[in-house]
Order: sequence, then structure tokens, then C-alpha cells
Amino acid sequence: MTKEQVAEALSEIGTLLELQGESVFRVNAYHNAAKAILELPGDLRQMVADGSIREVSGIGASVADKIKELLTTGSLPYLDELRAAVPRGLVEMLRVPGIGPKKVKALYEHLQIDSLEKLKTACEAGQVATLKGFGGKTQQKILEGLALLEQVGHRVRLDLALGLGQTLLEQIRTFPGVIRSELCGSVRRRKETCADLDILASSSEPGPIMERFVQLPQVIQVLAHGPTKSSVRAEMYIHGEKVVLQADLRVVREEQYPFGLLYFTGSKEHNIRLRQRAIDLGLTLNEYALANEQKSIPCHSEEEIYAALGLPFIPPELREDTGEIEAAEAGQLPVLLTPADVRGVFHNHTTYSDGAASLEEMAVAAKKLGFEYFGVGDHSQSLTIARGLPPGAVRKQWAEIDRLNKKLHGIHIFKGTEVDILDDGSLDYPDELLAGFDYVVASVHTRFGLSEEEMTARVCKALAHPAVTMLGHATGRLLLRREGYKINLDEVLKVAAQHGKMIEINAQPSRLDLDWRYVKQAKARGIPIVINPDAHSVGELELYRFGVDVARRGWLTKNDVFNTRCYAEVKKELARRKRHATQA
Ligand code: DGT
Ligand code: CA
Ligand code: CA
Ligand code: ZN
Repeated sequence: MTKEQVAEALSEIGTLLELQGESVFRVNAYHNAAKAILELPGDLRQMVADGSIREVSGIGASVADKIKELLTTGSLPYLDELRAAVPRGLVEMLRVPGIGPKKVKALYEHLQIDSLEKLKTACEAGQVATLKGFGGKTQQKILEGLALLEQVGHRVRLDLALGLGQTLLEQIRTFPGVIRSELCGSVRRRKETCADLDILASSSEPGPIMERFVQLPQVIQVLAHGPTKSSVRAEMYIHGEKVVLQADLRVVREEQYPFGLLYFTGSKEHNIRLRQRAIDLGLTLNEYALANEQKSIPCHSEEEIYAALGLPFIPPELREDTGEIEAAEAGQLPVLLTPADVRGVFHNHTTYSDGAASLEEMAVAAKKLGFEYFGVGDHSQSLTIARGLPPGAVRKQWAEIDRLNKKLHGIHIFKGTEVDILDDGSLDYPDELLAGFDYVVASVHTRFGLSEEEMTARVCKALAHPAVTMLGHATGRLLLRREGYKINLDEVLKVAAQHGKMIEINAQPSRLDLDWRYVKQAKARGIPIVINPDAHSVGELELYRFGVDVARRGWLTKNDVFNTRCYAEVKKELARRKRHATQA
């Protein structure tokens, strides 16, 4: 058993106890122990063996015994008993956004609801609203949560799907007989969430490849094991998060590979357009070949297939049938930016607010990534849950930045802030203080429940403030967990363009906000885009790559993205904006 599996077993105990109505104290003992284990630097087995596990804060005697049992026997009768005592449906119900264990327990006890289906029926019949502590508003929230669940199904965030996919791919590429192999489908197109992994390989001997694939260590279930195609359920932990996805591996002959790659990359809509185009040219295109009436036309790469169809290569991120074929025909495909084009980042947190690393550590890490500048954007004063900075702390940070900028070479720190947009659209710092920053990111973190009109007015008012440089995470969405607040983005884009403001692509994989569809519209309006990792630790700086993916899906070139500019240009532009702001 791995550390992650032990942690998951403990946290499952916590959840099951909570569903049974156990005391907060006992419940938290398990959840906290799970967290503590995930963060342990050392070897868990060793620590259990020498007893040092008991010294870890958050792990008591009874939990330590259970960890030992899990590690030595691989199972835990105590957990099995709990699982047997709590209906499985209750755990499922916890997946509904907006209901926790207490509500699930009440629903079960008073209305005998033990499945998602029953929950939906009871909500629709208005029974849930009558329960003590629920009411019509909660019932409505649950219905919305159920709808969201149905809609997302078992999709997984791109970063997690990619992590698992690449782990499988790296191993497949080492199998004897594999000539080429690639991740296809939505992962290759860098869609923000993915339903499964579509893997393609070429070989003249698929049998042994299938054998090895179904035996990979990440495989937890074999769904199908055929001569050239197999499907498995694969599992892996990424940064403590469990990822489970179906993965299909298809093996084709080398001469078929480019056609398979094109077909399985999709999207389906893009494929349909290509197939029609082939027909119009008197050809047939499918997942194995391109052919005219007499014979097939050999192609060694996707480039050659597109060329045979009279088109330049279309990057996978654009293959959504949203105008890419027309642009390709007209020779107007954008030259998409790449991660190497990004020369700095703006929205990041340090230990001054809710970040895990110091200002200096973050700046040094940014330099290691090859950046020329690092913008700090800690939270503002009213966001106390994220340790937002009062004005005194801001001034202290500025002094440290001045010191560090003298000391550090090859990286410049810009003084920024992620200022809260307050309920009425005003900003969380006085104008005098705002004037001291090199740039200002304005974001909404509170009162998500405003009406669309109110929220739009709130954000637009902030955008009109002369001190604001860019808008942070435009909708506040958390992929697969929380819909963004209601806001009229067309209006927001219009106002941003009017005032010459920038908009961020927040590269946190759970956000990817601004959504790529609106990125495209922002570009059409001439709004500069900024790719920000919103890093809360040194490691998270690298998340900017997912922002580049979004930018590419939004058709952006290097010129459309502000932080592809060099330090000197950025410094000049920020100074120009500041002069403009103080004159306003
Ligand atoms: P996903 O899995 O929902 O995240 O999205 P995709 O795009 O990976 O979709 P998936 O896994 O159902 O199929 C993989 C690719 O296979 C898809 O992008 C295009 C191709 N494909 C699947 N079904 C069809 C189809 O009915 N017609 C055509 N032309 N292509 C298809
Ligand atoms: Ca797929
Ligand atoms: Ca698939
Ligand atoms: Zn934020």
C-alpha cells in the first residue's frame, strides 16, 4: 500500500463516521491524519516500524495502529465494517455540490434517500424543502448540483488526465515492437476536461503490446482485451489526488498510423469536416487511409494528410470546427504561441498572504524557469481568510522587493496586488496605495450569489477604475466543482476593451478562466491577454503551461499575450499605464 492509499483509507473512515453521525472530534482525527500522511516527507513504512509515526502531530495511537495494519496486511476490517454499515449511495450523494455529510444523513434518516435518483425525485416532488434545516433554496441548490453532476459525468481535469496519460504513454513507448505512440482525443487537443484516454500506437505485432498494456501497474481493471484494441480502467495519484480514467489503446500498422492519429485526435466535428472535404476532392478518408478510386494515397504524417487535402497543418488545439478549416483554406491560421514565448508572470502569492513560499524563493524559482520578471500579487486586506495584506504589510513588501531587486540578478520583481473587487465594485485599497503598485490585478472572491446584472456592473465598475491593469479569474469557476458566478462576459469584454484593460487566463487547472471560447472573443476585441499561474507555491509556477494551452485553444499568437514581451517592454508599458492612471 502506498502513502496515498493509506491516506485515502483514513479519509474514507472519516467520511463514513461522519455519515454515521459520529462526533466532529473523531471524524476530524481521521481527516487530519490523512492530510498529515500526505505531507509526510519521510518513508511511511519506516516511520511505522521505528514508531516515529506517533510523533507526527495529528496522528494518535488508534490511528497509528490502523496505519500499521493497513501497511502490513493491505486491508482493515474496521473500514470494511464501516463500509458495510453505510449504504453506498450515501457516499455517492456526497458528490453533489452543496451537500455535506450532515445533510446526507438527514436525508437518509427522514426521507430514506440513499441514492442520487431518489434524491432527484424527492427534490422534484418538493419533499426536501419541507425537511428541517433545508428549505426551498437548498432544494433548488441540490437540483442544480445534480444537474451539474449529470452534465460532467466522470470527466477529469486536463492536468490529471495528462499526468496519467503521459505515465501510460511513457511505458507503452518502451514496449518492444512499438514504432510510434501518442495520446489522442481531448487530451491532445488540451480540452479543459477529459472523459477518457485515447492512445494510439503503431507496430507490426500488436499481440504482445496488448499483453503488456493490460498488465501496466496503473491498471485496476481490464474492460476489454482484444488483438489490436484493449480498454482498461487506470488509476494513479497526482499530487495526492486520485485519478481514475478509462484508457483505450489501439495498435495499427505503421502506414495507417497518421490516419489513426488524425482520426482519434478529433474532434469529431473537425473529422466530419475533413471527411467531407475529402469527398469533395473525389477521395475517401477514414481512420486507416486516404484513397482515391484506384488506390490509397500514402501519408507519413498528419502534415501530409492535410497537404493532400489542400490545407496547411492545423494544430490539435484548434480542431473544434470553430472556423479553423476556413482559416486554413484562406492561409490565415494563427501562429500559436508556445510555452517558450512566456517571459514572466504576474499573479502569484507568497507567504505575505496565502502562498507557501517566500517572495525570494518565488522570484528565484521564476528565474530558474527562464522568466525575466516575476510579478507578486498577494491578496488585499479584506480577504482575511487568505491573509490579505493590510497597507502596512504592503509597504513592508515593497521595501523587501526593492532590496531583492538590488540583490537578485536576471529576474526583476514587479510590485503587484490581487485586489478584491468589493460588493459595490470599488477596490479593497485606497487610491493612494493603489498608485504605488506597478500593476493591479482585480478579482472577485466574495458574494458569488449576486444577480447577473449586479455582478456584471460590479466587475465593469472595477475595470473602469484607472488603477486596474487586468481582471483576474473572470468567472470564479472551479471546473467540475462549481459553476462560475453569473456574469455577462460579452459586456465585461466590451468594457475591458473600452478602457484598454487586460484580462488574465488563470492557469490553475481547476480554473482555466477566462474560458478559451471567450479568449477568442477577447482577441477579436483587441484585449491583451495575460497568462498567470496564480501560483501559491514554487511548484505551481509551472502551471502557466496550462494557460498557454488555453491561449492556443483561443487562437492566440505571441503578440496577443502581454507576458510574452521582454522585461524592458513590460516595464515601459506598465509605467505608461501608471502615468495614464494618475492623470485620470
Ligand atoms: P472526451 O473523451 O469526451 O474528452 O472527448 P474526445 O474528443 O476524446 O472524444 P472520444 O474519446 O469520444 O473520441 C476520441 C476521438 O475519436 C474523437 O475526438 C474523434 C474520434 N471519434 C469518435 N467518435 C467519432 C465519430 O462518431 N465520428 C468521427 N468522425 N470521429 C469520431
Ligand atoms: Ca477521449
Ligand atoms: Ca474514447
Ligand atoms: Zn484570486
